Amino acid sequence: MNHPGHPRVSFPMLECLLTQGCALRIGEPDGTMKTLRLILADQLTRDLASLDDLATQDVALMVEVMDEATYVGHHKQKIAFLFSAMRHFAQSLAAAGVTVDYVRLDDEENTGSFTGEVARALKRHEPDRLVVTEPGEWRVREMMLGWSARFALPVDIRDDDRFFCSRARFARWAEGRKSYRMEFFYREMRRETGLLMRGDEPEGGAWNFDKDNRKSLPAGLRAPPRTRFEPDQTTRDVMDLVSARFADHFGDLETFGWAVTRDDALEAMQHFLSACLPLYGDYQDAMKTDEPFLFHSILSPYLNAGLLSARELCVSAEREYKAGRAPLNAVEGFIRQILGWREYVRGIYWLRMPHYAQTNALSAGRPLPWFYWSGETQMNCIKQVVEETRRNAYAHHIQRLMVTGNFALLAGVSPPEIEAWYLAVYADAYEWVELPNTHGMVMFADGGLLASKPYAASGAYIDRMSDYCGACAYDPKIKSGPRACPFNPLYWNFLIENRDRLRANPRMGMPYRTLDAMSEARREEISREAGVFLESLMHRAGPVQASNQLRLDI
Ligand code: FAD
Ligand code: DLZ
Ligand code: SF4
Repeated sequence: MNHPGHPRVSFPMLECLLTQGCALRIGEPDGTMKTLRLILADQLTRDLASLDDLATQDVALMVEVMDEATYVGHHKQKIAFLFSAMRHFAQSLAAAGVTVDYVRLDDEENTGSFTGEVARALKRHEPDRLVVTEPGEWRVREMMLGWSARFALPVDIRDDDRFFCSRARFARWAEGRKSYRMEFFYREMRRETGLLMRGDEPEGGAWNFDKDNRKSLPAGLRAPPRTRFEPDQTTRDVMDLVSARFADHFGDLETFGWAVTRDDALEAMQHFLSACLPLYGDYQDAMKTDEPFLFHSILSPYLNAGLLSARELCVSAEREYKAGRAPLNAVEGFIRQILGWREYVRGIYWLRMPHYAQTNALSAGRPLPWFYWSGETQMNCIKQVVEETRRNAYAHHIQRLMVTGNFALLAGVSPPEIEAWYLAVYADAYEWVELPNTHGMVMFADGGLLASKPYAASGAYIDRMSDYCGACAYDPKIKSGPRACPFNPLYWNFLIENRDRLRANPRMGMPYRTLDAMSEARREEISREAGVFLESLMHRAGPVQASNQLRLDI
């Protein structure tokens, strides 16, 4: 792979045109194959497999389509971010001399689907073949696999080589293993890439410094201010479009401040490296009211959409360590999220789909409580996280895992319902990364393929890692009664309800021993209180999101 940011193809000067769906014709050298190259919203880099052998007569096709904007009710900022980043990327390709056919959402003839727009583009350009980079979602790949027969045209679906670990490489790693633990995968990736390695040994003598990464925030420590990228005219146009067409979608739009170009994403990356990375590890698990970002990078939307590459981020973080500007616990922790977790969840996704999404190991089936959309709850932790999510299209990992995720796990929410929520509300959400995190890590719906035990916790964990409890109607130290933190009875009730499934898990031995030591009367009280609380959640339904139904357009 070439260094990110440098085109691995040279872009010949062509007549270039940023069309709005109208036909585009350029001179074709005789006897040369003409290729239509579809670039998706999360493939916004010139270092893309489908642009490898770009030739003068080729056309790059980019399409804003209603189906993709509504197959879940995406956060308004997510749609605005992607459409604006797509338009900027198209402009940069065109400026580099590539012929770009760009279809806008409000183009009159827009059919609203990838398949429909490819069909129209084939008529406009009459290419000899279609080239795509494999998409990040199984649903879209299935759609693409039908195109060759449907259009009677060769369709080349290329591996997405923006990842450290190819799908084939992951399958080799997984073969014959009884369990797929991220830690072992990560060590192989460290060895293969040489990141934070001294010969065959890990830098600092250990693979993982997580024991140093669970500090609570000292009073008075403020997180560095973040750069807000002022929307330019292109972004403002897209924001108007989103306001008009997606008014009923979740999320605030006026707070939009995402970078929408590679240059601005690079600026965000530099800011993170210098201002946040040094303390990233120490306070990685901390949560604080009105500090939605703390020392996190907020780079996932750029990474996932292609504006930044995983490799450049890891190499840049390692450089900070080598230069003595960031400590090892921070840099190792950060690199592990990308080289370890990000690559690992992608590997699991492609290894196990489509069956992965269908498992429900804990037989969870309750509807998603309305407050995931409204934030209207007395539980201050959930209220804070939902409100930040609405405002920013962002919550950091521990908020997703241990607040909204933990609650969904303990309350036994139906996996598809909570998965559709996570896929909708975050600017970085794509199924390849969202699904394993939600289905596996949060909901344990895969029965422990991804996590060795459920990430279930009572109110004490949230109290230790945040300041949320101080301003809550409930008390994390009270175990029963109306002022008891709901996470407390729900936690023990979760263990009671899932005893047959979890009791034998060696990592669950301690909580089950504590549960077994309780009196029968106490266990009954827990079940009763949890039941009353869970019942109260049923009395108000959340917004019916018709668009939350995943569907295939094959
Ligand atoms: P940082 O803390 O700065 O981490 C650096 C980078 O590491 C992130 O940008 C991200 O690319 C990567 N990373 C960190 N943790 C993970 C992880 N568990 N899996 C994959 N990559 C990781 N991440 C997404 O990118 N898209 C999603 O749709 C998504 N859904 C999630 C759903 C749930 C229920 C949970 C628990 C986690 C989810 N994550 C998802 C993972 C993680 O929460 C986000 O990547 C992270 O919060 C993004 O913020 P950041 O860039 O500030 O991360
Ligand atoms: C998420 C999304 C949205 C909102 N809109 C588009 C779009 O209009 N055009 C497009 O190419 N992709 C979009 N996406 C991303 C897709 O839904 C899908 O997640 C990725 O293309 C999978 O690689
Ligand atoms: Fe959340 Fe319970 Fe703390 Fe309230 S007391 S903020 S519900 S953990």
